[in-house]
Parts: sequence; structure tokens; C-alpha cells
Amino acid sequence: MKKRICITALLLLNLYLALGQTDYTPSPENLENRAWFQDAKFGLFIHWGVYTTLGDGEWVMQQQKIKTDRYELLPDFFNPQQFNAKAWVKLAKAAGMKYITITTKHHDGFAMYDSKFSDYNIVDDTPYGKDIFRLLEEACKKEGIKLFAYYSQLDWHHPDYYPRGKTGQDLGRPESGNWQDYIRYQNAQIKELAENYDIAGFWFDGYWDQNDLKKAGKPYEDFDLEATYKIIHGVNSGLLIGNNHHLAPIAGEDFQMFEKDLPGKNTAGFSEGSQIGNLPLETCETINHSWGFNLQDGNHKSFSELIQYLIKAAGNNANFLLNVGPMPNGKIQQEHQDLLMQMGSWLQENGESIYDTRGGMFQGADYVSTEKNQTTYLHVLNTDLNTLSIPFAKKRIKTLSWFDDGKPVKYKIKKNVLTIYLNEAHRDAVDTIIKLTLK
Ligand code: FHN
Repeated sequence: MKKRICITALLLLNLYLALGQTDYTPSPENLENRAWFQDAKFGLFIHWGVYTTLGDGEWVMQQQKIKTDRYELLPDFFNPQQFNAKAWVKLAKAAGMKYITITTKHHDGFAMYDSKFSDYNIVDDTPYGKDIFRLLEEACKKEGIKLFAYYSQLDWHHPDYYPRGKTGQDLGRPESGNWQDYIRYQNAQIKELAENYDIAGFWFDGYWDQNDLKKAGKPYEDFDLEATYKIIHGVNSGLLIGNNHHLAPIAGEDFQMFEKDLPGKNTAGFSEGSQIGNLPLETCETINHSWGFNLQDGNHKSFSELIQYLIKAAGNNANFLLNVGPMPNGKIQQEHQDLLMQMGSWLQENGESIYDTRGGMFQGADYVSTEKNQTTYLHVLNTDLNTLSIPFAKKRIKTLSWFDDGKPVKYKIKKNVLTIYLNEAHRDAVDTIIKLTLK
């Protein structure tokens, strides 16, 4: 009997967590900011830290098992003389991006902003000595781009991140520590980011480091997310909070992100527990294969792959947060700049079918649709098709026209199937867009 009660309690707890949002009521300002977020559609993710100097990605400390006392030599090599915050923000804007999310602290524990709670930061501990987060904040304000702070709750450097989670073992830290002291430290940094910088919200990561132990039935520590969220919303109720915990939304969160997958999919393995909630959605992906700068990674995605991912994200009612890993000198690789500019040109011509839209009624192997103002934008992503047949239950079409020149599209409806004739003249190598309105 006792076992059954425990199972019931666990099921109820999971139901409560799955529903999330039970004791959090977003403020009117927060709801307004969520609507802005959903309209924005496209953002720039930036992974940049002292790990960049090694050119082997942002997990180098863990992967090369670099002990903390050796890793602490790295900040002295970080001196990005060619960093230009204005240039980064202008590039994001030219790419058609509406916001930037940058790592203020990644798992290595090094703060890329002027933290008052640790000298292990870019101002106090590098020859560069400038607060790049402040410089980006100022440049974003000038260009009308919003700024989000990525913050890793997982910390491979702080001695009080103890007991360790799934990662960060054998890095030379004492086998002791006070978890609540770490939580107090983490919350103090988060609060100073919320209070001292004009940001639009937080992108949390690293929760899974402890939660994966919990899922394996092993001892784990709890981050007490709702307490942290209450601190943030206590500073500014309008701040948008998202957490890459790979779970369904938790009370206090304002958007839900998916890593390397469209909402509801799990091809990359990060979204096993991420049932789609009722929050604004975002998917994040790398422009090559790495988040942080990796000298060996020349696997840049094609323009077509990237723009089609943006279109599919919008068709799935989600934003696309596209990541670059700037180099140690502060420059974004030319190939990545070129790809971002190409995406910006495409959006200048076709942005009407992406910005301010929501996911549409059509979705299939070769097509998705977006919707706004009673108009459906059908995006056909396969250039080999002469006709496209779509299940179409008894709706009455008012207009069906080519997006590029407004001319009527040839179609027929038979037995609840809409067949569209994709003539050669209008077929586009990346995305053939058709506008549909209903009577
Ligand atoms: O471990 C991190 C990784 O370095 C990167 O920051 C990604 C971005 O979504 N998040 C974690 C992996 O899930």
C-alpha cells in the first residue's frame, strides 16, 4: 500500500510540474514582452569566454580535465583587441535578428561581465579589462536590439558547487563545499545582472547537471529554481526567463527553449522530457557544429539549411536562436558573417512571412505555414515538386497567390485535398512562398 501511495504522490508531483505555471502569474508587462518575443522570431546566440583562447569549444575544461588552478591561467591570455560591440550588434541587426543572447557565465564559472561577487571576471582578471556585456548593452540600446543574459547554473570552478553533478568531477576542487552558499552566490550574480544591466531576460543552462543524477535515482542537489525566478521577477516583473533544463516549463518561466530540435521533436536527444508547454517557444542551433569557438570546426551550415530552419521554427510557432562562437581576437569568423548577411537579405525580401507570425495550419514533410492578419504563408521547402497536395478540410479559399508577384496560383480541391501546381517560374531554390486567404 505504501509503495502505491508513493507512486501516486510522484505522479501527482510530475503532473504539477508538467502543468507548471501554477503559482506564477506573469505581470501585464511580462505578457507584453512575451508577445514581443513571439513576434521577434530570430535572435543571435553568442558563446564567448576565456575557453575561446584554446580554440577547442566551451567544454574544454571538462573534456581536457583541466584542473581549476591551471584553468585560472587562461584569463591572462584573453585580450580580444579586435572586439567591437557595435559591429557585432550591427551584424545581428543586418541579419534580421531582433535580440542577442550572450554567455555572461558558462560552465567554467568565469564571468564575462563586471561581477561584484567574484574577481573571476573579465574586468578584474583579464588584460582586456573591459565589461563586454556593458558594451553590448549600450550598443544594443542604440540599435534597438534586446539583450538576454545566458547564465550557467552549473559551475566547474566554484568550490561550493558541491556535491558535484554529472560533470565537473576531478577538476582539483576540494571534496567538500556548501551547496546553499553556492546557491546564494549564484542568486547574487543573477540579481546583479538583473539590477545593473538593461536586459530583456535570462537564458539559464546547466540544471540538467544535477537533474540527470535525479533521473538516474542518484543523490542530487536542488537549485530551487522558483526562488531564483522570484528574485528576478522581484527586480523586474517584465524580465523573460527561460531555462534549458530539458523539461516541461516550471513555474516562473516565461518562454520554453528546445536545443537543436524543433518543438516537440527529439532528434538531438536533449528534449526527452520537454513536452511543449503554453509559453512562447524558441529553438537554438549552431551555425557550424560548435557553440564556443572551435578551430577545427569548418562545418558551417549552408544558407539554405539555416533559412529553412528559421522557416520551420516559425512554422512551429517558435523563434530561432542561431549561435556563433566568436574568436579569441573578438572577431566573428568571416564565413559566419557572410551567412548572417545572406539571411538578412532573404528576410528583407520575405520577412513579412516570418516576423509577427504564429505557426500556421499546414505542416508536412516538404512544407510549413505561418499566419498573421488572416493570411496564411505556405512555405514549400522542396524544389523538386511540380505539384503539392495538402489535406484541406472544407475551407473556402478566397485568394491563393504567389508571394513574389501576387499573381494567382493554379490549384484544385478534391475530396478534402488541396493540390497546388508549382510552376517553374515561381519555384524558389530555398523557399517557394504562397499566400492564402480564406472566405
Ligand atoms: O552544455 C551546454 C553547451 O555548452 C551549450 O551552452 C548548450 C547551448 O544550448 N547548452 C548546454 C548543452 O545542453
